[in-house]
Amino acid sequence: MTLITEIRLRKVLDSRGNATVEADVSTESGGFGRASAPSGASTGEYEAIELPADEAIAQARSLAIPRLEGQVYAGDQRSIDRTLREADETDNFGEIGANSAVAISMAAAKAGADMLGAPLYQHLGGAFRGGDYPTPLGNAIGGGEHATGGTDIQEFLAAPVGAPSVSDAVFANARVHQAVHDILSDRGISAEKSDEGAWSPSIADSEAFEIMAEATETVSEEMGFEISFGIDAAASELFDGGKYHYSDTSRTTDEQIEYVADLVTEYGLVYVEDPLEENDYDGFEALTERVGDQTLVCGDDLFVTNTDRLTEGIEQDAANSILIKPNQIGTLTDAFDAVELAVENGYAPVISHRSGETEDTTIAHLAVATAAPFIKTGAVGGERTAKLNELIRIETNA
Ligand code: 2PG
Ligand code: MG
Repeated sequence: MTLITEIRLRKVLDSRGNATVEADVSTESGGFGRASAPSGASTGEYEAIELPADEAIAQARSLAIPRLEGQVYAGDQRSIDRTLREADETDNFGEIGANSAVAISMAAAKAGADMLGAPLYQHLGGAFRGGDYPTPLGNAIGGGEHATGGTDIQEFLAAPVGAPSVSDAVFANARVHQAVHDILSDRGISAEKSDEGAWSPSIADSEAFEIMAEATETVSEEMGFEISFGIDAAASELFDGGKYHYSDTSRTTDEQIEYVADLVTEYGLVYVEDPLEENDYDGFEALTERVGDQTLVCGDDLFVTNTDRLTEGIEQDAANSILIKPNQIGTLTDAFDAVELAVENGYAPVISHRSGETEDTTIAHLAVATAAPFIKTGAVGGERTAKLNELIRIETNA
């Protein structure tokens, strides 16, 4: 085993032009890993804490790095991540920042892989993953916290479930993204792009559903395999403590459940993320009971990649899927534990990017290593294609 000898932190740009933390980890034997933290906009109330980049860097330098350099083995991810937790002493990385923690955790994993001369997904357990690759969910229309003036529902996601390969799926999502633009142009509707590169026209959600249905059908015929779609409602952002507020109406919890259940049936949605707000385990349970056999009901803000919150969900049959975002919990070990608990209990893990991203490709490897059925990482845009193209590379090199 080789010791970590040096950890360097710096401030770099993310895709929104904000500062984020990048970590370089070097090992005794010349291994090297670099990773950077993403950043959310529709963040869950129970997520680990992201500190301003300068503060996170200063805190990690004084509290965490002295415990890691020369003391922890680069191949021993659990002890690296345990050391980060011990250095922080809070449950939510409030001292060193989940942004510093996750950048160091992921960079250390890459250094561990480099030392072995193995691709990251293999170092992370890929030898036992079986032959399947994750299906990318491609954000084609969006709004919510990711775009001003867009749809109320945050993300409309193409899901090329019949694609014979990752590469076919990636290109299918990009085609759906183009087809959406063609339909919008035909209708004389202009659109800017959301933070994740989705089109964000000022249209009603009902029109976005129609457009997604048409675009996915057209591209499905063109490419010769099934392309469905799904949504991330990011419902916590619509909820004011009493009702869910849309541009044209408001819905009680019961009405929201009814509305989403009807959408699942009408459009054959294969994926529904955060259909209810982040504290409503009962609402999630009621919806899962109704449509859980037809679609994935996925908890993002509900579970925040946290095994305690997932345990509650499992006990209550609140969902059948969990979104996994390493920066939501702070380390790769925690993210892995959440995936393991999910899989043991029949929950589908969906590995995810954040709306603020960098060129970092760790989540592509994480999705392959854990044999996750889906990965959510956009459809177009450099920080999104970084992950999508990495998936294609992994598939074609494996
Ligand atoms: C989400 C994410 C990613 P954000 O809600 O799932 O799409 O958005 O990173 O803004 O939380
Ligand atoms: Mg979400």
